[in-house]
Amino acid sequence: MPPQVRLHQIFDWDSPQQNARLRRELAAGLLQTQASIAPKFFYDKLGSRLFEAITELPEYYPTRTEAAIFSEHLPAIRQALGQGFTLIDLGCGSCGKAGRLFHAGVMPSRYVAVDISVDFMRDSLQQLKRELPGIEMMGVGLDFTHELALPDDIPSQRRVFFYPGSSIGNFSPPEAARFLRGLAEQLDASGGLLIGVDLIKDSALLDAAYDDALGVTAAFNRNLLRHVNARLDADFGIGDWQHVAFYNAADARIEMHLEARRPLTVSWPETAGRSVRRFAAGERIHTENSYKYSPDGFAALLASAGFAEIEMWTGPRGWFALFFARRAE
Ligand code: AVJ
Repeated sequence: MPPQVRLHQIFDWDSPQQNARLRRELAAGLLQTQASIAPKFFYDKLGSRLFEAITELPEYYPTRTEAAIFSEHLPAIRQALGQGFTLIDLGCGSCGKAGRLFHAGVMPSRYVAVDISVDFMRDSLQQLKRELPGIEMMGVGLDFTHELALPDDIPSQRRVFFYPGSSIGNFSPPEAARFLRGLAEQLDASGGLLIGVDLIKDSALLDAAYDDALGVTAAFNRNLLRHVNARLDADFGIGDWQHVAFYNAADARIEMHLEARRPLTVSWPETAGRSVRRFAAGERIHTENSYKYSPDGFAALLASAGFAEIEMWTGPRGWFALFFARRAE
């Protein structure tokens, strides 16, 4: 018998309404003068797997640096979180980070796994429940970058939002402040936010982390077009597009783009006829920003978003930071 894990599918890639909304969003992004596709479209099932592979690359330091900070500062983290809390894991993916925390003894009484890719999450969550039957577990399929509407049966007391991996970097700083404020508003005084943030560092390290020798990040970026072809019935030729990633120091962010190798035309069906977008050779589609922060800069962002009692842990090289903060009174 499969273990008891409740699944709420608030967001469903394939519900007709959401599919229509996503198609509109994709079409609008592609028709802008500077074409763009939102990073959430990376995470179809293959994209989620490719991201898991990225986290194992030698050049991609964030995941293992964050894991090292967790193991080194476990007692302090355990103390900050206390006991009897509900861990709400935003973008849980394979639930691996939460699982490692639980096995290391930082254990909530309830675990709420939230991800846009619910199919990818389901099996991992059931496996985790098998390993740790004492924790109440729930899966929520939700596009929390759109709105953080959690199911009513999640108690509002003692919530701890868990947002590791520097996923916050996908938001621009003003968007991040708005998003974090939304989290603060869903916390009570005994809860908090545990968040991982990638730090500003030498640009050669950053460039390599997003343009690895094996080409996994390139595959992850280009897989976006497969997903868009499926979702929008578009006709992107995957081989026509090249992965471009670089650190933009002026804006403190990694930018990822897909660059047309030659003049290209992409089209997709509309209510009447087809929409067409032409690209010149070398023209780019902007697919991701990954903002980097200084420790003080991120603490200030947290404070501006309504957080206080901010604690921070970093590794020996200062490459990555883990913050815990409570809602300001
Ligand atoms: C999942 C947004 C944290 O920005 O490092 C990794 C995504 N993109 N390699 C990041 C990503 C290319 C990742 N985040």
